This record gives sequence, structure tokens and C-alpha cells, in this order.
Amino acid sequence: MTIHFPGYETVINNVYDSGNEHVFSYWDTLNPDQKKHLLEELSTIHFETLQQLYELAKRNLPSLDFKPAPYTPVPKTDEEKKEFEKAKQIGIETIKKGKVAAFVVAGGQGSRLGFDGPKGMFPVGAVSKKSLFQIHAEKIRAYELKYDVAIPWCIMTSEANHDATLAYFEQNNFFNLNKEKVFLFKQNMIPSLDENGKLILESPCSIFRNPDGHGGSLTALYQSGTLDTLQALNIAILSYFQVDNPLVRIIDPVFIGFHRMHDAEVSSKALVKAYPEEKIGVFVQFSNNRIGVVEYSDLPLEKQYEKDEQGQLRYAAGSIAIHLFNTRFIASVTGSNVTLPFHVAKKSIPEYTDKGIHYITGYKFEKFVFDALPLTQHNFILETKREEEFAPVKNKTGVDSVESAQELMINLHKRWLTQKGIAISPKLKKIELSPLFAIEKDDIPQSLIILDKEEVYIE
Ligand code: UD2
Repeated sequence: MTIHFPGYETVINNVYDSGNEHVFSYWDTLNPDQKKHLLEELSTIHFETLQQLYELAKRNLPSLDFKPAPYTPVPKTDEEKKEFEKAKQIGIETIKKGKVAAFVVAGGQGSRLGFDGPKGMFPVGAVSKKSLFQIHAEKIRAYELKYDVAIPWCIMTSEANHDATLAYFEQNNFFNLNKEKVFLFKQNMIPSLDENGKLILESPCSIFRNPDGHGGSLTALYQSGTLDTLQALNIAILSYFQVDNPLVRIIDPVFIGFHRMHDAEVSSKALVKAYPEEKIGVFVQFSNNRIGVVEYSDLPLEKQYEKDEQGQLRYAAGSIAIHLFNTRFIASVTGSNVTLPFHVAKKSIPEYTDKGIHYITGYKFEKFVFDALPLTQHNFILETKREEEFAPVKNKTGVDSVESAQELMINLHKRWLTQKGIAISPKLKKIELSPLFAIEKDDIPQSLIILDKEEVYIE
């Protein structure tokens, strides 16, 4: 069968040349709009890159030569504490000068949570049931008030959730943030391939594609024009985090201060892994001395369990996906020929056939943002405390679930109150402090009285 459609001759030729003509299987059943839709989608595909990715998927990756990366631990000695205080002051000064913006990657859906919508809309507040987005937004507003400065917020969405995310922010009046300084933009999509390296139809007129991973965030920031806008606003540092961590300290003066003291292009937070199989990547130093992260699924088993002389996990410093990126660094990477590599995952993928949808095994490709680390000349890794900063919401129940995240948030707020010497009733099961009430322990007034109830929410 020969396909004709004025204006799309090159696209059609590319499809045939790459051996993907099966995507035209239903051509005769399509109306002109559907035909155009299919050709438009195909016109965005770079077939040569896909061929290279397929080669990558078939190859076994060579074993990587690396050792654990050095990092700055939580301070213990007076001298270390002094250094942290110094960093904090430098950080505060940087924030107050309006040099810092927040950046969340929120391209994911809440499907693992059984939630039909953008993951950021998932309710997590232990008492208030506020969504992840609302908690993040209120933290940013609290930092703005605390440091008397505007903090722009970049939100990366995906094709699947952009409209719903934007509508949610509009319905909620951007949670009282200045909507001119909240930038929503979409990440790119990339086709998945079947086991023979061919495109997969998800309907008679569309190709199955998936978001290109959070590593696509740097390109998306640049392509959407947001990076230019931020630079025009004099933003030097982006504080990057994942939408699914309600405990994240979005704007952390100590971290920002150290980042500047080390003249780093990218800085990252680490925590000591709770157990060898914990699903977080580990910080490593490659044989060329560059720093990077090896994802948990790529860490060879013997390294996962390897112990050091003290009997501790050798690859203990885990990445919790909290980073600082200099806008200048992002501009240099996105403006160059260097692109972050794609990682391959074998997944079950829905394919359309004339008998309906069936699932096949295929390859999905994603970029990881931490692959920017080896591109830096200067970077810095800071250890943080799990109980203060990491409550991933991944699953419905059990490990890394809504319940475990709520428990971590409740415990943190209880600890703040206890450390302030504020009495809490033994009856108290759940307590939640709104970020607008207290973003850190020191914001809590000494005069606070906690009601003698099981559930308390303070706004
Ligand atoms: C990620 C990290 C892991 C650890 C863990 C902490 C990777 C590959 N793994 O694991 O090392 O730090 O988080 O919680 O980074 N997202 C997008 N677009 C995409 C894909 C993801 O915006 O195309 C966002 C997603 O909305 C979420 C975040 O990235 O906020 C993490 O994605 P995930 O849940 O797939 O990552 P996970 O749990 O495998």
C-alpha cells in the first residue's frame, strides 16, 4: 500500500525507510483529521535516535567502574556545626537577594496510588487532607513571607496531566502565590518500541509514547522559554524536588549556602540507606573521578550488599532526588550538543490491534536528571536526616505509602513541639501544622496550646 498525504512526503518516507509501515495498517479506516493526527505524531519522531536506543536496549550495559562518592555528613562536632551555621547565613543572604526558585517534577500520574489524576493532586495532609501540590505551594508561600522575597515556582507536567494540573491551580487561585511567577510547562514524549525495535500503535491513529523521564526536565525548562524567563529574573539557583515527597525542605538555606561555598554547579542531598534493597539510587564516583548516581535497579547485587571495614553498607549514600541546579549550568547543558543518556526499561505496553488492546513486552526509554551530575566540574553532596526530609508517597499501603508519609509528617511536627517544650496530650494521635503556621520549629510560638484531642490541625 502506498500512502499519500500532501505536505508529509518526507515523514512517510522516513516511516517506510525505518521499516515502520505497520503504523499505516488502519490508514484506510481513518478520516482526514485522524490521518493528519497520525502523520503529525510521526513527524515528531527522530527515527535514527530510536534505532540507536533500540541497539542500546539489546546490548548489555558494560559493568560500571565506580566507588562510593564522598559527602558531607550531618554535623556532629562544634566545628562542623559552626561550618553549617556559616552556610546557613550565606544561604539566607542568597535567598533574600531573590536568587533562588523552586522546581518540581510532576509529570507522573497517581496510578500506583490508585488515584486517577496528577500525582500532585493526591491528598496527603494527615488531618487537613491537603494535596501534595497544596503543601508544596504553602511551603513556598511561607518561605516568601519568611525571607520577604518572591520565589518563582517551576512545575514540570506531562502531556497526560498538564491540563488537569493547570485547571487545579486555577481553581485554587494558585494557593495565593503570584500566578505570574508560577511556570507550568510540559515535558517531551518519546515512543516506546516493541521487542523488534518497531513503533507500537496505541490506537488506529496514534503511536504509544511515554514521558521522557525527569531527566527531560532540563530540556523542557529550556524549550518552554522558562529558563530564559528565570535568568531574566536574575534567578541563579533552582531548588529541584519530586512532587511525591511532602517532607521536602524546598528552600534550605544551609544547602544553598554550602552550594555557594563549594562553587557548585549542581548539589545534591543524600541520606544513609535504611536497608540494602531500599529503592533509591546511590551516589558514586566513576573511574574518571566524576560524581554521579547509579539507580537502584542498576546497582549490581554484590555492591548493593557490600559492607565497609566498619560493617556498614559501602554504598550507603542514597539519592532522594533533591538537588540544586545553577541556571547557568542548565543553560550550558541545554544549549550544547550534550544530551542526557536514555535508560531502558522492559515493560508491558498496550498495543492496538483489530481485535482490541492487548499487552506486549516492549522497551520504554527515560532520562534521569541525576545524569547531569557527571557533567559538572564542581558539585557538592550533603547528608540530610531521613525523618526531617524524606517521606516518599509511592504506594497505596506499606513501604513508602501515604500512611508511612503521614506518620513521618506527624512525628516531625510532634518532635518540633516537644523540642519547644510545648505539652501534648497522650491522647493526640494526629497533628498537622500548616506550612503557613510553621515551616520550621523556630516558627512555633512558645505560647501555643495544643487542644486535648485526638486530631489537631493548626493553621
Ligand atoms: C526516584 C529515583 C530514586 C529515588 C526516589 C526517591 C529515579 C530514576 N529514581 O525513584 O533514585 O531518588 O525517586 O523518591 O530518579 N517524573 C516526571 N516525569 C517522568 C518521570 C518521573 O515528572 O517522566 C517525576 C514523578 O512525577 C515523580 C518523580 O519524577 O515526582 C520520580 O519518579 P518515580 O516515582 O518514577 O521515581 P522512583 O520512585 O522510581
